[in-house]
Amino acid sequence: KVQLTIDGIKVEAKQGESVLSAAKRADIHIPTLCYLKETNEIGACRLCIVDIEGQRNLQPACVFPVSDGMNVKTSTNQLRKARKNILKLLLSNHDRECLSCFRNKSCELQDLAEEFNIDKVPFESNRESHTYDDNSPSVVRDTSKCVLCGRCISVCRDVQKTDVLDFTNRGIDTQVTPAFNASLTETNCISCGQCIMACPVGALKEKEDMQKVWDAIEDDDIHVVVQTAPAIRTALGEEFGLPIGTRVTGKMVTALRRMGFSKVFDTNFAADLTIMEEGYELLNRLESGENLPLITSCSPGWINYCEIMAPKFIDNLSSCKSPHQMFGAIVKTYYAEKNNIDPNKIFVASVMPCTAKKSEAAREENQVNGLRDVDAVITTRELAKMIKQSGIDFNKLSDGEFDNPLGEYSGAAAIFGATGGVMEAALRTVADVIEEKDMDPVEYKEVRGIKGVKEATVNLGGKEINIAVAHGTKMAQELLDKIDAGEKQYHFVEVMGCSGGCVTGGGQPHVPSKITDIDVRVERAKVLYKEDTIQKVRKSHENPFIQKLYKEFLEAPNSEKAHKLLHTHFAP
Ligand code: HC1
Ligand code: SF4
Repeated sequence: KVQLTIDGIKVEAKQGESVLSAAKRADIHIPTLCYLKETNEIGACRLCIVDIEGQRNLQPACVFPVSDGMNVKTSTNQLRKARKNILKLLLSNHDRECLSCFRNKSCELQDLAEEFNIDKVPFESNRESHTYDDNSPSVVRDTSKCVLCGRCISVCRDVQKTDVLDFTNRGIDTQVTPAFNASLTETNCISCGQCIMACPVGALKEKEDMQKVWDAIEDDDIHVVVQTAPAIRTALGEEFGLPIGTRVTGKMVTALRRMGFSKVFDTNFAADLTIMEEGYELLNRLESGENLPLITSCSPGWINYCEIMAPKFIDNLSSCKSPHQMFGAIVKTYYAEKNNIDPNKIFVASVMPCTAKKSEAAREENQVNGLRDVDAVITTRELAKMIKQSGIDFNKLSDGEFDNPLGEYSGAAAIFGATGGVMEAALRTVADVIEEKDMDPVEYKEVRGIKGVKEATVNLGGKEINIAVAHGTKMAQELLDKIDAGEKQYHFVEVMGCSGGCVTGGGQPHVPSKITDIDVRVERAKVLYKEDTIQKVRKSHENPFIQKLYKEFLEAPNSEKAHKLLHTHFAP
């Protein structure tokens, strides 16, 4: 333990801890911009400079370690002036169209400018060229807004291991770009959108698809069906000022209905369907011993990674489409038939916490009878904007209920959005099938939580089944390396492309980097685990509407018809 004084307050800290971290614990706020906890701790922007007694120069608090007896000042005239100058320089090289910027009011640079009372920017930009790249179906890059903090570079390299972005050129010409300033479509970009989440300003965003959805709603000839991913309900409220970890399922449904969608359905229904298809696929592979471990295929960021960076494992992937794609295929066949609607006149909109879902929906394989399963994907942030554009006072809405039957789901489906959720949901069903009885308890706590790789062995029908869960593609790669080297043998593996799973996907509300005292992945996941416990049915195969769908239409899990509609293939 180390004792130090920060702004006259006695603070106890751990050996090796940074001054910034020690100050935070004492509720002393030091401004930061390039700092992203445990990801980008490089002291580059120098906004967090502090005055440490005995040090000749001002030191960046995010990288300077505490020591016993240290005396730190974080707010003096000299520091305020220095920070103000740094901000003015940053602003002078930044496109200042704040009013029309999509990050207006969620921009960390704007917040700092306000905090430091910057009313004029005295310098003009001397940066000459900028890049606007909107070729990717998922991510748009605009370097005119980039502040060179490096947060996106660190996430892409160190958390996702995709290494697409870097600093290029020198001095005043420095930019953050892919090598040779290529378009993202010419790189290994997996469309995960984690760089968007890391960006403090408006230099990175999703490719917007709101207008497509508005146009469909406005067209009286079109039957517009919306589905919401499991992870939307745990985060949408943040866009309306509600605390992180607020469950807004009912308000979300009411808002969607008010916006004019013909039917408000739930991807959760299709998550149950996925468990049926993937669960039986696992049972088949366990029997044949082929292509083990079976690896989940619902996260398109992970699928992109596997195809580009780990093609060796393509045969291990489940052939299941992801739930929202399955949902689209069922709407345009079963639902269309049952309700006597021409599938050509149906528009399926998916609300997803994920930017890679946009590229997934555009894949040619994800079609049925020449029609796309899903016609447009909007992110949680885009949905929030559309709700605001509709003049809806979200926080005053009463709770609505999803439409039937494609809005009914089990607790197993509800947890899909958290890392480990798909694995747990699958085990609930597979255990019952193998054991031929209603197994209790239904919870598999070993696969919950935010540890990078989680492992367990479960005994099913007298057989030991080794399972593993990885989230974030870097952790997935580490797991694959161990499998490849023969160090580990698994039967079933869940991979989600983003750290934390879908709850922290690239399309979710931005969380200011200064919030470091809670783990957003944990808080948002809690909502889904709660949603699970309040469902009457907690296992996918017990969802009565899933049972009905098989009886009336799909015949049996992995039937020929199920394969045609609900399965796909992957290629390097
Ligand atoms: Fe996900 Fe999935 S859980 S991939 O994370 O399998 O995006 O939420 O919708 O499709 O159900 C995302 C979330 C989502 C699919 C499901
Ligand atoms: Fe890197 Fe993902 Fe951003 Fe692509 S979307 S640049 S892979 S962080």
